[in-house]
Amino acid sequence: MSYFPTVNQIAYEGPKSANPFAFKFYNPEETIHGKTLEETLRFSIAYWHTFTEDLSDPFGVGTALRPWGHYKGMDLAKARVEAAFEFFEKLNVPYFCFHDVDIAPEGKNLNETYDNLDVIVAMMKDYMKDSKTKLLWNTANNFTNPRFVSGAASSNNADVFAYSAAKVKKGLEIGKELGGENYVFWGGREGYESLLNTDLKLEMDNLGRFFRMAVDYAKEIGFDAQFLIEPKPKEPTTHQYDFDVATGYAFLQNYGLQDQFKFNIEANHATLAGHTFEHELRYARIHNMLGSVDANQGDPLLGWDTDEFPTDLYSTTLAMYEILKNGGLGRGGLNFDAKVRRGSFESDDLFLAHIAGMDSFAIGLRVAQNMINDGVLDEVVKERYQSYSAGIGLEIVEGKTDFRKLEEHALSLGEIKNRSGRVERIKATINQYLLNAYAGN
Ligand code: XUL
Ligand code: CO
Repeated sequence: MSYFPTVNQIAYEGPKSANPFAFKFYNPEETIHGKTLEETLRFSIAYWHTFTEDLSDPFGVGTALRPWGHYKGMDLAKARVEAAFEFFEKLNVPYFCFHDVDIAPEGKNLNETYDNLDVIVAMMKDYMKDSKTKLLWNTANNFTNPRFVSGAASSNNADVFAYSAAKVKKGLEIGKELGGENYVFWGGREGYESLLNTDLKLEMDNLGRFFRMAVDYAKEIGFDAQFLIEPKPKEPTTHQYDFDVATGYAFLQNYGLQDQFKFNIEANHATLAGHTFEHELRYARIHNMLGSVDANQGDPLLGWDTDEFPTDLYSTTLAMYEILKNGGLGRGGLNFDAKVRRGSFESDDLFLAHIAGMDSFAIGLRVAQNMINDGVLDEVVKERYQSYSAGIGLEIVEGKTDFRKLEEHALSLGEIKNRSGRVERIKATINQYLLNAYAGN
């Protein structure tokens, strides 16, 4: 039985193809810089947006028409697994990701929830035997159920802390069972609404304790996944503890966890924090903390997390630039934490949206690699910071100066000359790379 009988295997047809159900730029077998596109891009499907999401919003019920929509309970969960593996195969993606509640319904109590998860995990494991698609990461949804009203590990209620720990414990066991390459912590409701009723110090200390116990348990059971923190500045709480990479990094250092974690960076979370996607990637990269990416984009006209499929080539190019400069994503991947718009409610849209996102990152990869090959930005930056490669600048970076010496230098100067940053010229050059990347294809 097929859930998507009208959609065939999605193949690469090249930039001139008019077939909406074909890749125009993502050729998984093409090699760029010694690696296939499939190996570099490591695409992943987010189970929640593609198989669980109904496209409801605060003003209206779901609009999604899904071939598994008529099932309920565990039958629904099983139908989703069948549909998911058909979808993975037709799109030919190497990875997928899920939260516990995406794959199996919660039971009347934690034991029943575990039982439901066990059934679906066994089914997934069975499907994975014949599938190329592997688990990039899983995570615990410790934010939707009303018990998490005040957070999970940062809840004021110790019973909720314990319940959250049990769910993460189970998640680590599931990750191990399915061979997950990473395990993600997105804060969910780890943050606060009002300082008036909040013990900020205790909440943060508890979050630190929680992460420590998770690391210890993974080690105990021999689950050697890369642990990832996914920063987000706001939504659902006003003040999220993992605001951005810089805040998350300081948090990890504060609790001595910086060697046990990296970051899962989401484009729309970056922009909510008032940063660009590439800023967050760069900040993580220079601290050797870039682990994985939730690939999506926000709407610059809206102030919330719209989780759109990434189609902005400027953004995918600058993101791929950082990823390539990082030497790739290691065990991480590009997970489409993205949902089709509420108006794109047909199942075909799930394919079309992923094709758009995958093609956009394939273009970004090619353009970024061309720019790196030609040293475009490296040259610009090198020239701009030239003053640190000799004389007083070199002494500064080599730690050979002090304030007396610097004052002596300053007093000897005539009028200081600065150089133009030439940012418009750089952007024009990037446009050339974008437009020339497929010339002749
Ligand atoms: C929420 C978000 C989550 C995480 C996993 O904004 O991005 O889906 O990726 O919990
Ligand atoms: Co995300």
